[in-house]
Amino acid sequence: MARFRGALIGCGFFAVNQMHGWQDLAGVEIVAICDRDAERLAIVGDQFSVARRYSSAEEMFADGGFDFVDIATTVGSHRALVELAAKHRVPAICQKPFAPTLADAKAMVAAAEAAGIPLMIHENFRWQTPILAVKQVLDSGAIGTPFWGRVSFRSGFDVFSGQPYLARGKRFIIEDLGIHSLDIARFLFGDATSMTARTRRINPDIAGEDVATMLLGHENGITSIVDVSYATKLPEEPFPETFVEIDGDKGTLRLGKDYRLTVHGPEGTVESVVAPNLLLWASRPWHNIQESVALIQKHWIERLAAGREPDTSGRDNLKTFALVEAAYLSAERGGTVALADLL
Ligand code: NAD
Ligand code: 89Y
Repeated sequence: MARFRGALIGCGFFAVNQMHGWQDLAGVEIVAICDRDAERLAIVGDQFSVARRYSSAEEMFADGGFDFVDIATTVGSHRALVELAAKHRVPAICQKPFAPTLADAKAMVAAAEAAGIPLMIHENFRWQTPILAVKQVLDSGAIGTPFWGRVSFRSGFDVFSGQPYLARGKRFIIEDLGIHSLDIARFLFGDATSMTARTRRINPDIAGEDVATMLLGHENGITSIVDVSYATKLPEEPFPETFVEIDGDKGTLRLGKDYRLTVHGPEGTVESVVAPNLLLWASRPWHNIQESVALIQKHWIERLAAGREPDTSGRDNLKTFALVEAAYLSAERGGTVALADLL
């Protein structure tokens, strides 16, 4: 029998990656799945041979028999489902974006803490192989102490065909994709204290913003720029690559197209390719994201087994989510927002 039995709620577009990730992890079995949509429930249930299938999360929790729940629904249902997990004292993973508002996210963290359950936000981009490689270089001291950074994601990829809800929300790129880039900025440069943002909508067929430029001040004095766009038509489409630039007092680091990493320091210049692995079930160009799903799930199981808080716990992710809220506030008001006013 598997050491960790899981249940998954939400069998949509992205959950298939999560099911593959769980299937590959030794000692883990997804024993129950849930979706309101009977067709999605049947597709995922059949593909991954899961016998216990539910249209209601309440019924699934009432039947129990699992050690954690993986919530892969869209944002509107996150709070109710995390609170349900807390009520049943079941450790929970919740997909990003954490919640519709920061107040909801804070309530979810409070519910998990009151129930004594671990809560991890599925914030997987910091688990991408190229981003882990960047972090390793920073930690090695090869470029000295960083004083400036940029996390950049600019693409013209059609994300709306696979995720049509992204075209309908009043909020789009910061909440959906920028949230990952902001988390990467926190991962690499430390927590932020201030946010100044500008947004634009270029695509006339969507409701929300598809371009955002954000300036962050970090606690340790680093200044960073996080810029994201789904309106950028390049000769070679880079989706879903994140580019990173960092200047330190002893050198520089550049992560560019096709996962090329250039590190320049006192000893000279080193160029390498830090491409993600193409897992057996993965497909290009998504393989970078898909591998990070497998890696964050491994991290969850390791921390669950050790009884330790995961790196992207609900508590931690409040600081990433506050940056999202701060960016929308700043863009709306035209000024700088202090993170201390939100957290
Ligand atoms: P989707 O709409 O394709 O799938 C969501 C599924 O959840 C649907 O099948 C829906 O019927 C079901 N559902 C919704 N509420 C439910 C409820 N209360 N009970 C049972 N089932 C319910 O959405 P998606 O594109 O798979 O996205 C899901 C989440 O994953 C989103 O929050 C999205 O932002 C996130 N996502 C994350 C990444 C990443 O890299 N981390 C990538 C893509 C999407
Ligand atoms: O939903 C988004 C995410 O989290 O990663 C990429 C994406 O699928 C589209 O922007």
